[in-house]
Amino acid sequence: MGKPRLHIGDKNYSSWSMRPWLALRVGGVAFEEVLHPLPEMGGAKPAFGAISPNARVPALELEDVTIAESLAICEWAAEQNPSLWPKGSSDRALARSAASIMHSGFPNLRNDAPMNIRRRTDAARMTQAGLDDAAKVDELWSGWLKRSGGPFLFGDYSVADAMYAPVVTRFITYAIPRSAEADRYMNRMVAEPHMAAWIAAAEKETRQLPRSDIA
Ligand SMILES: N[C@@H](CCC(=O)N[C@@H](CS)C(=O)NCC(=O)O)C(=O)O
Repeated sequence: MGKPRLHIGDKNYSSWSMRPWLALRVGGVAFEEVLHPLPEMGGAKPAFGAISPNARVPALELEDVTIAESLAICEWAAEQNPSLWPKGSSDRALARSAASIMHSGFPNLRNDAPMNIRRRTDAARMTQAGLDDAAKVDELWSGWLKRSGGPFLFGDYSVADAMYAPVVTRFITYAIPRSAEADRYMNRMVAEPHMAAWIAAAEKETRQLPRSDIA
C-alpha cells in the first residue's frame, strides 16, 4: 500500500488539521499531505464531500477506508505508535479525557479567536465567555502539568498536546493573558520541531480569509 494521505486545510487557519498532522509527525508515522484551501464564509464550498465522509478536513485516506474527525485520526496514529498515549492506565485515561474535552469544548474561545498563526492582535476583541474558556484551559494545563511534572501535559508528548496545539497559537495571536506555567508550556510547545515546522509553513502561506484576518 502507498502511504496514508492526510487531507488538510490551510496551515495558517485549519486548527483541526494541525492536530492529527502533529500526532502523525511526532509519532513518526509516514504519510503524504494534501492541502485544500478552506472555503470563504458564504463562498462556494469546495468539494470536501468527495474527500471525506463528513465533508470536512482533516481526513486520513487509507487503502480501504477514509477516517474523518481529528481525534479519530489521532487514535489511528496512536495505534501505529502507542507512545502517543501515556503508559500508565490512569494517565492514559486522563490524557484521553483531556483530548476529548478539547475536541468537544471551548466553543466561545474557538468562535472569538479563530486560529490565525500569522496574525498578531489583542484579546480586546474577545467576549468575556471566550476569555473564560481560555482561563479554563490555562487552569487545566496547569493542573495536568503539576500532576505529571511535564514537560508536556502528561509527561512525554501525547495526543493531548497535539489536541491543544492550536490553542497555544491562539494564546499568542490574541495575546490572551495566561499564567507563568501556561506560558512556559507554550514555549515548549512552539519549540517542538514538528510544531515549529507547521508554524513556519503557515507563516509562508499568503492566502487570506477575510473572516479571520479582518474581523
Ligand atoms: N470535528 C471535526 C471538525 C473539522 C472541521 O470543522 N474542519 C474545518 C476546517 S478546520 C472544515 O473542514 N471546514 C470546511 C467547511 O466548513 O466547509 C474534526 O475534529 O475533525
